[in-house]
Amino acid sequence: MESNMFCYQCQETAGCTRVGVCGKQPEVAALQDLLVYVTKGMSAVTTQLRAEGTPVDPETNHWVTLNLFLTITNANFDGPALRARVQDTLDRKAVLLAQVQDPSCLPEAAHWTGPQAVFADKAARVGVLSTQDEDVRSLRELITYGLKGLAAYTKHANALGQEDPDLDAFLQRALAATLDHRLTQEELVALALETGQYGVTGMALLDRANTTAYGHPEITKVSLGVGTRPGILVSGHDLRDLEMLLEQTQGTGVDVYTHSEMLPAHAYPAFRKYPNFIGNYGNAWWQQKEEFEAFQGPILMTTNCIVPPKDSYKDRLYTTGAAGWPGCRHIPGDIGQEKDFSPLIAQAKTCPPPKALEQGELVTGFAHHQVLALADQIVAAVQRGAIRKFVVMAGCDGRAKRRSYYTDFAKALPQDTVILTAGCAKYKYNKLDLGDIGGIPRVLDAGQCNDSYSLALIALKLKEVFGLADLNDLPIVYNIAWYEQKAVIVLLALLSLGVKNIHLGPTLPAFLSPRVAQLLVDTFGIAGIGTVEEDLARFFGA
Ligand code: SF4
Ligand code: SF3
Repeated sequence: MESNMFCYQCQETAGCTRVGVCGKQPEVAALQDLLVYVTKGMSAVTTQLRAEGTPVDPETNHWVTLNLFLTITNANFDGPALRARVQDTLDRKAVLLAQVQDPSCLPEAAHWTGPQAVFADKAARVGVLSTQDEDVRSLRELITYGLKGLAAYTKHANALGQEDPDLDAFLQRALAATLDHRLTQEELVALALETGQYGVTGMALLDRANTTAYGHPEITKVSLGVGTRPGILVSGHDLRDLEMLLEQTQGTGVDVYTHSEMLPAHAYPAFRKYPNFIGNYGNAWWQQKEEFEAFQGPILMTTNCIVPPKDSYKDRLYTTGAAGWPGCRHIPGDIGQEKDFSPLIAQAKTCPPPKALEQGELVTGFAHHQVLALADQIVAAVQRGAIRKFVVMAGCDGRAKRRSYYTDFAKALPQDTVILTAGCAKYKYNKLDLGDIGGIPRVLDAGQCNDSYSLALIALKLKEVFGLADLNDLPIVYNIAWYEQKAVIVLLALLSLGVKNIHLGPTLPAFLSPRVAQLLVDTFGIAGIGTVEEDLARFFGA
């Protein structure tokens, strides 16, 4: 069969070769491959500049992180925008390259440039399969995907004024290293773990950015119903975009609802003060076709995950930041700039209110500060045997039927277990009535996927309280669902913290070659999932 493209970066496929299961067309796949390549070349230049003592400005760092973010699964499908970005990256790289004192040591990607007419030809020669050795390819892609996740989190932190130049320097050094043919497999494995260490740093930076700007999340009940006024639905992960939208909708008669990964925003004190911040609408990203149609008003995608829109709501779908869909209106605005959401507000005023999908409410807001405030209660429940185990079920949701495993698993868990969650994976069980243990809910939602950092902090605190030498001696099991590259950086971060025996599903990443997968099994005890019954027996005994 003829191959038009090759991408295997997400959970949904073992390799898309004709068109992406996500809707990515071959032309867009090629431009993303080329964008990754030229961004690696630019990173080799900036890494050399730093080595020569020439500082790299924050704008260049932001440029690199946004480039990677543009290539994350379900973020940007806009071919013309991606082509322009490749061109602009080449132009910027040329300026930086001219400052390098010794360019002879730089890889081909750092020197390459060419007119747009040759982009497709070049892309075909620099994609994933251009690395011949499958183990080296696997390690390079593991690192690259982890860096994409790290770049996304860094971009959100930067949007709130938090910078970490060391983190940017690492990100660019690691990107450049994936071009280095001299690196051994051992060195690439070490780099993957170092990427995980910086994953912890990046998530900590974003946590600091979010809590400094908006306060610490608090236990919050979020309405699932709808009001009587027109609304705007906000999806994705960017809290700064949400803040600007909330500010601009005050006094307009337009309500704001969260969707998917925006749900945890309701727990931040700074957002709770807005009277038109109504509630959460719908579920995880993959159900958006039906939900966006029913919403009836404008929808703002601040990041991934976009599903190819139906014509019925395409003229109500807006993108901003790294998100893009051809033909949908894009709200511009760089880091530090005020975005103008007036087109959405004007359109919302012409729309009917959302159709109700469900009633009731959800509870969120169990990030580290809130959970540690309840630490005495939680520790006492563990000590008297009321809580036997915590089950970390963070990560992503997705449309694969096999993911019903996570609903069944949550339902079948023993009553003396508590689920710790973060990310859109939670939608598989956060509307079940799983009850509480002495007032502690059995599902503790720490927030977005990046708030998996909270789960790590909670584990470290419990280790300290129980006086344990090893994180793995805690009564915690890890049964994580993954889908896209943000989950890759979360996984690498957990590995770098020494967490062992993580179960990853619904399938192991296709980009792990058999030998690299075996290495992760042998070193970290990584495993897939089985049936609910098998896994309950494995985690809790027969
Ligand atoms: Fe296929 Fe996933 Fe790549 Fe989309 S992101 S093209 S579904 S592997
Ligand atoms: Fe979900 Fe896309 Fe990964 Fe932030 S919104 S977790 S899949």
